[in-house]
Amino acid sequence: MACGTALVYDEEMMSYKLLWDDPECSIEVPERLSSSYKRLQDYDLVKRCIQLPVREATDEEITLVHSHDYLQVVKSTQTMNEKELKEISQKYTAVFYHQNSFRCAKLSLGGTLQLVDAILTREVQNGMAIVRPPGHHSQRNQGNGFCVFNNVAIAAEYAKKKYKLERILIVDWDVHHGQGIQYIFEEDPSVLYFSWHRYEHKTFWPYLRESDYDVIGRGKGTGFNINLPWNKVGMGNADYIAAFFHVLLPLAFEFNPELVLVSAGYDSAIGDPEGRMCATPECFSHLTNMLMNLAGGKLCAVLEGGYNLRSLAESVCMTVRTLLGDPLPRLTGEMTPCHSALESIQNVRAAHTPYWKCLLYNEIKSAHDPSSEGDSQHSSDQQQNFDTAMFDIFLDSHMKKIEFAVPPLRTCAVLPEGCCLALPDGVLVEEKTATREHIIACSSSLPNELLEKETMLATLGKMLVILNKLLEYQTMNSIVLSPDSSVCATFAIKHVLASPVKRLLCINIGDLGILHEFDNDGEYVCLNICGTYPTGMSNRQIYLKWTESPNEYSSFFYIIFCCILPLAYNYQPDFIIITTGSNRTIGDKDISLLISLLQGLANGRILTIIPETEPKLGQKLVKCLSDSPGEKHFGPHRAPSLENIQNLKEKLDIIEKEWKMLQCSGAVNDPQELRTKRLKNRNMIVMEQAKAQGQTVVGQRGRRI
Ligand code: X5A
Ligand code: ZN
Repeated sequence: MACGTALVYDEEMMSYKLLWDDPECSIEVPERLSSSYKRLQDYDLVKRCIQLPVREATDEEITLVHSHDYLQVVKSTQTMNEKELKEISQKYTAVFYHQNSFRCAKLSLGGTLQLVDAILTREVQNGMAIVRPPGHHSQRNQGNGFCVFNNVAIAAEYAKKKYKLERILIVDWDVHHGQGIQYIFEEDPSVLYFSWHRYEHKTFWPYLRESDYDVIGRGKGTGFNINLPWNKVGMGNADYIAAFFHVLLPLAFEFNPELVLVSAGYDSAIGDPEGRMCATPECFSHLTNMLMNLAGGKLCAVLEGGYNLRSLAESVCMTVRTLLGDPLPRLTGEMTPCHSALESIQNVRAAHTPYWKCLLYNEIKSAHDPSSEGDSQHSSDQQQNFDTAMFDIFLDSHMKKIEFAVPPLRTCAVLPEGCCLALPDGVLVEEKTATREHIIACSSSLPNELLEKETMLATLGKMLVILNKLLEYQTMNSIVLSPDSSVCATFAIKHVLASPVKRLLCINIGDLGILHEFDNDGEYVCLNICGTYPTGMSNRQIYLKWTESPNEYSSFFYIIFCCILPLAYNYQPDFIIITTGSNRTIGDKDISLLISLLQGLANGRILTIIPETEPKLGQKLVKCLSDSPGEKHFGPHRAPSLENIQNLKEKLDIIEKEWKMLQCSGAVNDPQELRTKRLKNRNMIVMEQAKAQGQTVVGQRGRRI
């Protein structure tokens, strides 16, 4: 079975550089590779990966996408002098050639193909190629935007040809539009290409009309090209995550790829001089984690851009760490997407509505005049004074705040007497139990007669031990097979609310009966997913009605991305309790997918409580929780029913007023309020914090000189 994360790196790809003065190209430096690799070593991530050697790509591989003429041109650069190199470079846009460019471009592509081979032959589960030159701008007949050969596009063609793949997803999170990839697959329905990019109404490089949201592919490929243009700079974590929930992920799950290729550019991260966006490094952990639930976890990340060396290195590390299966750091910042982002999201959803079943009932709100509204000050604020040193200082203090500790144990389980689940490695069956007195002291609100059953006491005793392990970060997550889900859930919720945990998210699936009262001494949000719901709902007790027909493919991914995850990400819980009861209307796979995605939150701290009568479900969930390789096969999916969507819509209309991540249209409730919030959060927190610290540092330097 495939397991492990591959890393492709070779310092030989540092052996070319810009030889003349060209401000546009000067940011693409060899140190981009070494500083990323160095940081991976600092974090001890290199030795946890399986190192793959690079190789030279062959002519045949290069011409899977490029013309023989262009190949000859690149070949000929090997023997050119500086003047000739400069001349040939000037025939193209924003690209430079060096005598070693051909060799490095062959290694960059060959390294990428090595990774694809390792993943598709199940040698490894996933991996990242730290390579240069990048690829996504290069085209059949030309280099472009620092790119020589289109690594990712060729990787897709290679996988189609060699492994007979029929569906490949390319996610291009680089801040530039990978127009090269778009051109290559425009008419190809077997490759779904998603790119978000700084666009600013066509005033940002490469200034192409075809980068806009309404360019969706041609012929058979119509609907398989997804462009999400950002019309403002300063997009941050909430905007990126919202784009994944409301655009990419629903379409990607419906597409059900066999392989995910990531054009992993980090010029979309904070501090990048090209992108001028605000996403912090841990955002890339979350993006990666979500994509790992597609294609059975077969994910191949290939470096593209990224020009702030510090930000680039930290973000690369976040990606690799996540591929390795470590718990995810918390996302920082206010979870409120900005108006301009929502507008872009709405536009691309509308453009794709005819081509995707999961958008079938997408409400098209009146289109906005793109130039009229929102966030305008924001953009101008950020244009001036771009100061890389300031971001280094911000990143220094930011990275120190991130929790990287991995609990000694991944998964603990409480199993009923005599139950034998085949447990994967890294799962500990709890044998210790708390004393009767201790249990009773912790369950003051439970009716006494419930505690009389021996089996109940045994379960609660062990669960109490596990709860404390979770609270002390001794274990990351856990599962309890219990004789009574409702009693166990009440006990657990009460215990967590009495602890220092600030925000608890409870998700109840199916009928749990009445959860016993608990005092309102802590904050929690409770999401109930069932076939029926009581009337009345508060912002803290949310009932969602969702029914899947058994024996059919599921459409549960729909409600996960349009509702459950946005809500959960909005809330930013410190602890998650998931309980399943009787009469649940969704299947084992649905719950597995949900749990798999929720592990991105609360540092992975999840307690799962299921009925002891469901060992098969227990088996599946324990594999998910323990991150057993090869368990993430969730597709294919089907379109949601009109009835489910209508029920959901009713709820969403009410709760999206409080939970801003639920919004997927620019028709926001209060743009003014959002604007103010956004300015406060992005500019003040990031900029002022960095500035304040920056001034101190500048002062110190001054004194020293
Ligand atoms: C790979 C990449 C950017 C080129 C920018 C030219 N290229 N202005 O990020
Ligand atoms: Zn880029």
